[in-house]
Amino acid sequence: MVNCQHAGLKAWVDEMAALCQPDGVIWVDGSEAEKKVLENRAVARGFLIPLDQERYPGCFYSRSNPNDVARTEHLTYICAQSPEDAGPTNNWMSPEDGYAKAATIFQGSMKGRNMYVVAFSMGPVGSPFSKIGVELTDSVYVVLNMRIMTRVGRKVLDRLGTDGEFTKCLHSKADLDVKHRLVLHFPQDNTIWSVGSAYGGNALLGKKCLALRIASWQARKENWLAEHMLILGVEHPGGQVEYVTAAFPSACGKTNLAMLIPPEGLKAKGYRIWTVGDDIAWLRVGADGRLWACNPEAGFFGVAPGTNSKTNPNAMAAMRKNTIFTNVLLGDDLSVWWEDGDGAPPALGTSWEAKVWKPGMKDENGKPVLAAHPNSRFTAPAGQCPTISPNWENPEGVPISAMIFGGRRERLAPLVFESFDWNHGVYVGATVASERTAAAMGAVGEVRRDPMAMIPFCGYNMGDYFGHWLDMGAKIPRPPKIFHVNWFRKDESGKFLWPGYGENLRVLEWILARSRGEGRARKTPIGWLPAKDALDLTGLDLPAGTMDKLLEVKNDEWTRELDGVKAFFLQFGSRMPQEMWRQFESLKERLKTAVAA
Ligand code: OXD
Ligand code: MN
Repeated sequence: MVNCQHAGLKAWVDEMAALCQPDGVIWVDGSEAEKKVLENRAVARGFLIPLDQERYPGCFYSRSNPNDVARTEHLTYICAQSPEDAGPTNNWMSPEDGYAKAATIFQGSMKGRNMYVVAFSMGPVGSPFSKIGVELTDSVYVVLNMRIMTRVGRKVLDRLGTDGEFTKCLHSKADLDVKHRLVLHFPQDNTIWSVGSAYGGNALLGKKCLALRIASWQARKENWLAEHMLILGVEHPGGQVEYVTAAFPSACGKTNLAMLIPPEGLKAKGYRIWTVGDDIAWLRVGADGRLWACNPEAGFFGVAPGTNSKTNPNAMAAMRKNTIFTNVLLGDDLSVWWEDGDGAPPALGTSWEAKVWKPGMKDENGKPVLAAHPNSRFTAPAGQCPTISPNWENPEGVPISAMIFGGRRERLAPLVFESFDWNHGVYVGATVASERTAAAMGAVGEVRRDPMAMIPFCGYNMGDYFGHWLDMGAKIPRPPKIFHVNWFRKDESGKFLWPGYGENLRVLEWILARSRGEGRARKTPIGWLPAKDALDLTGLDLPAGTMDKLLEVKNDEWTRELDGVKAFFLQFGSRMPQEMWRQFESLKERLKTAVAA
């Protein structure tokens, strides 16, 4: 029995139970015994299927409603007092309308089901970085995923004490009808209401909803940063470890980069990578004047297709046990499989769409029938990753030497460049654009502006967000340097120019050298690029001329890019800091001078 001492929490649970009318209310204690009970219940109701326990100990299969496979950004709202506080890149609804509209869906939505009370900590329990939330949910799948992705239960309630602050997170899958789906954030009330979806990004409310949208709002007030960034440590041959953060839009390889395996040439020199986090970083100024980062999550909610023993052996090892697989292929032998995964597919299975699936199946247009949804996922405990950093749960976080932004661009952006200073780095982050992936509903491939990879996740006006980044620069006595990378540049025939994956360490190495004031660079209008031969390419055999193409800056293309940047910036009107326009004008001038020369 969980004994809650927090009167405010108890009153809120009673109020929400009166609205949603569950059959019972169950307080989650986080114990192993409870986990077994929940798993058995989910299996009995058909929400989870145990995999072959010899091959996949502690692992389960789950299949979602086919209309519920990704974040639904068009149904995601910031319910701030005024539309200006949400800004032009967010959907806005007034708090009154938000509560009223969602309440009609929540009304009686948990009848026939239990309401679980999941107290969770984002960040190690008790760390100065951490924030507590309580999610009420009628989904056992959500509870089991939250147990992997966050720290839950009695220890968190103890920490909350009798009157601690927490984010009120209400979730019901209701009837899983997209017409009854809303993901609402009430930053002024520290509240999240999500209904009609069980997809991770919509329903595991600690992740995108709390750790990014609500946290970004809080971070601005409290002088810290909540960012869509991986955190990794690079161990140098001498044993010294330096940490970087990197922000990329969803499904652009953050998990792979966070778990990178050094290529042979660099491994032989003694390089090693340590994973701290693969999706979210909370950053605060430390007593030493540096920026320190903490991963608020406790697990990985990674994209399965494309993950295999070549692209990410560490992720494959992390998901070997105690993992929930969602919307991949379920083999008849109780195995899992996905496109571009490991090994041959099972001879017979059931696809993510719950249809019989055999290797080589084609649809009526002759196209391969997908076994797994392109956004199918694995939820795995972070501690199971072979490269997990000894500091991943350090309550003080890790000190950051460099911050990296990047997008998926076939053209324009070179492999890597360094900004001139913090403010220019903020401009570089603010002008990131990327081709859309399957992590959200919408046309895959379309280029969209995704500043700091935060466009779907910033919980307030992004003009103010850029202002906050600029202000933070003045508050960090020893700020990290800011870089931009692009692993996805292609040649004229559409082939990727850079091999990516482990080879990306070569770029990280240059980035860290520059951060230490070393590393050779040449100045261009967009920033500092590696000088010729400044990247360590030991053991990498690229065709002649490839590095030149990868490091090419076409001033006319960059000048054309300014039109898109300008249109994007103009949306923010007077909320756009003047400094961002000053950066824009300086870049325009530098490009003009370069073209004239
Ligand atoms: C994620 C996402 O799941 O960004 O991390 O969509
Ligand atoms: Mn993400």
